[in-house]
Amino acid sequence: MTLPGTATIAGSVTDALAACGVAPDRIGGDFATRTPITGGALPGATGDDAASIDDKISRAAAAFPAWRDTPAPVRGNLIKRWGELLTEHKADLARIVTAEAGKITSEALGEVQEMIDICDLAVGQSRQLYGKTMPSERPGHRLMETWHPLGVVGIISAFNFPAAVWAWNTALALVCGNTVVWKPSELTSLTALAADALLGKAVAEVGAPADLHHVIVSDRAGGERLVDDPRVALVSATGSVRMGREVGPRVAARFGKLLLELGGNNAAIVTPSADLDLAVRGIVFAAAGTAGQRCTSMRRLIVHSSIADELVGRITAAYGTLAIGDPEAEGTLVGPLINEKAFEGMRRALDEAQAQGGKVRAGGERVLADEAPEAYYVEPAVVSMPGQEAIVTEETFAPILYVMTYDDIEDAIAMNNAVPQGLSAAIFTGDQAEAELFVSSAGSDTGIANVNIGTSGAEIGGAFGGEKETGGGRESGSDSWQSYMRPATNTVNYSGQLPLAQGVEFV
Ligand code: UN1
Repeated sequence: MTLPGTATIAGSVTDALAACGVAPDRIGGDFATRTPITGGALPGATGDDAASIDDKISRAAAAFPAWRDTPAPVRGNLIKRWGELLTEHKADLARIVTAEAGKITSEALGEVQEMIDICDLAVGQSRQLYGKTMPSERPGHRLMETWHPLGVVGIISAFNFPAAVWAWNTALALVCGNTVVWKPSELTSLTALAADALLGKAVAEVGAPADLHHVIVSDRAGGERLVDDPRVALVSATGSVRMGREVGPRVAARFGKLLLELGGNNAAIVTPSADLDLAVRGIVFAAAGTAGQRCTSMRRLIVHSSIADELVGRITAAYGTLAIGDPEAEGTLVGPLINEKAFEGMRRALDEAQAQGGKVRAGGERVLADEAPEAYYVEPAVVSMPGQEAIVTEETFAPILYVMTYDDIEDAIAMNNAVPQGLSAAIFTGDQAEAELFVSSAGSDTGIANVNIGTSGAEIGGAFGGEKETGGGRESGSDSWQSYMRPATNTVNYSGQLPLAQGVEFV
């Protein structure tokens, strides 16, 4: 497969940035950006320094009272317009996502669709910021709960979903009446500028306060400022467990609120009654799709010993047909790894797996290295393991699927749960009792537990996140909006008397 030249990619990125309305002064700076498609340089971005970061947080804090006091359904109008602009510029934004994150076009378009979907959800949510009322134990009293905005929400996001994860957080944070400061991955600054510019257009068109959103182009120092700034009421951070370990205690030390969505080490159990055609498709998308660079990517397969050979044979055959290369080319299913570090991580994991008794059954080799020595394309790997060895319990952000066998469903569930991470899991089975057990409290300990679909590709309607080292936060649908607000309990006394609760007598 021939790869496009860096100049061609940079040209189409420049056009797409202009179409999204990125201000010319934000491009051409010395904050380096590159494309994993060739490893070559894209137009630089204009970086932020300590003073400009401080200024952005100050402005977002100053914009908060006016936005807080704007009725929630009116705040929803902003998100409605933003969703329309995302629909209009879907292809432009997807092109930048592909150029900067290396996602195949279909997945890049899917990422923008996910942004549009959360906008739809958030618009509806703007009329449903429900609080409960409870019966008071005292006559002539009303007990109720009201939900209020927090202030500035700081968002830290990763390269692999360079725009959608920000949108999940931002759409809800804004309808909930907060203002937002975003620190995207330094690997995807251009996507961030384009995504933020579209929000900026919507803000200007509906007449919302201009300072209610800001994006910081910076390395980790920018993220640290956001984390440590007491004006940032909530830090929502998506990324590695290592990052979460640093962010968590720092935010907790100043009693800020936290929403963490960290690593996954997602498994699928395949039982003897599973529809194997369906299972293979679900497994290959989840394990090889996005070149294994989703936090929901499938990294472990726990298969019943009676069907292990057949299933692994079918998966390796399917892997042999995966087109690897230019993510924008028709038919490509696996684009590049993000950078050399990711490739080294994959190589190290494969070495360790073999040292721990693993056998590579498919893939694992680098391809297209002659054509693009600074880009890192790999064949997704399938590795049989004797058991759940140390390397299998780590999240390696690359397409490696470790295969283990089981004989007893209880053991399979125990293996599913025997890793430090707890994001997503799946069972492929035709047996209803097994499926129910898997999704029960005695089943998978993950935040997402699926039946007869893979571990990745969640819809935005459900809450997204997981337990243990995944950090415990929930973003996106269901009641996740509550993370962006503070509840207040109100007791209203209209009795003209002052009875005390719990029967206490006083004056
Ligand atoms: C991530 O990888 O950080 O469920 C987010 C999925 C996507 C989101 C992934 N909807 O795979």
